[in-house]
Amino acid sequence: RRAALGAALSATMLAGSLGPALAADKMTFTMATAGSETDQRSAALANVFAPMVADFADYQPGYNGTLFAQGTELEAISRGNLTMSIASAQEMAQFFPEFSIFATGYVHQDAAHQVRVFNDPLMDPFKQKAEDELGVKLLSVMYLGRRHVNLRQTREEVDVQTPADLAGVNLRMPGTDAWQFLGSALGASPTPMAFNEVYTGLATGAVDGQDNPLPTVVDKKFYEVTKQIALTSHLVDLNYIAFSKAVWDELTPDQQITVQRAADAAAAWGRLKQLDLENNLADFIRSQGVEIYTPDLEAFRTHVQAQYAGSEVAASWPEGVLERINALGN
Ligand code: KDO
Repeated sequence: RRAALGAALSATMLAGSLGPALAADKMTFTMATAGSETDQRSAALANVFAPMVADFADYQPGYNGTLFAQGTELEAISRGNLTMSIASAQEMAQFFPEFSIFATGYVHQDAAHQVRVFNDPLMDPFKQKAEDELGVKLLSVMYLGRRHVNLRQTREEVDVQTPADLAGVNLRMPGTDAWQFLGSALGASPTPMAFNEVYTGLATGAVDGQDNPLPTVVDKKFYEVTKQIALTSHLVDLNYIAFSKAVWDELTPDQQITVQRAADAAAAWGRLKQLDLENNLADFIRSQGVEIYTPDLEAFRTHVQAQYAGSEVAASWPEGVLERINALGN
């Protein structure tokens, strides 16, 4: 690639114009996400990441699962068909089960805790394995937010105070084992469904509810087809900016630094935006006729943690990592 750039440079120098040849030689960074264009993580990559890498790369995003279906992005990166994605720990856990520790209910405490965990040496073996065995570099951690239980039923029909109240509730969860386990741990009957089908699933009653942070409830207009949100905060959810290791290796050292900085800057920008939305959307959602209330959080935390303790999921966690994550908490 560098040889090609050199040849292009000397050709344009002869021609006396540098710009067009450099532009022609730009790389393309394709990005796939199930999220919408207005999702703050998408906006962060478009508004912050893309301009920072624009000297050498064209950023080409595909939203709403149109480029690759939700859950297939990491494999696409690994096979060389995609440059980057907004990846979940649950998706990483499909390749490396130990990543389920970052997808476990009531482990991360808040956005700052996520950042401390991601930057701590405890993450190094996780990152290394993803790079070596999947060809995926995890550049930075993005904040999605506190996931809550959002149901079609009115509170008169289902009052969610403890996990027992979710018995028989057909709760849509994203489609991987780690998500389904979390749905069961909450006391519900989880149903896998792709993100872009959730609105219709709720509208038709194919599912009773879904779980996502408040900004997602607004972004996808789930408030139009649901009646209540129990603020379970069962998962302080994160995503990784996942980047092709093969493309990374084609970059010059300076470009690598720029890509890393751009990813960190986008993650920081998106985190602030998402936190701001998360803290300010409850009134709007209420005004749309959705009741929002706090259940017995201690009952949820205790029940969920008990489901993981001694489970097959927890058996995949490397010795001592949960304690190290907890030690980085408040
Ligand atoms: C979802 O499918 O509910 C979820 O919130 C799961 C997340 O891991 C993340 O992939 C997200 O969807 C998409 O980015 C769309 O917001």
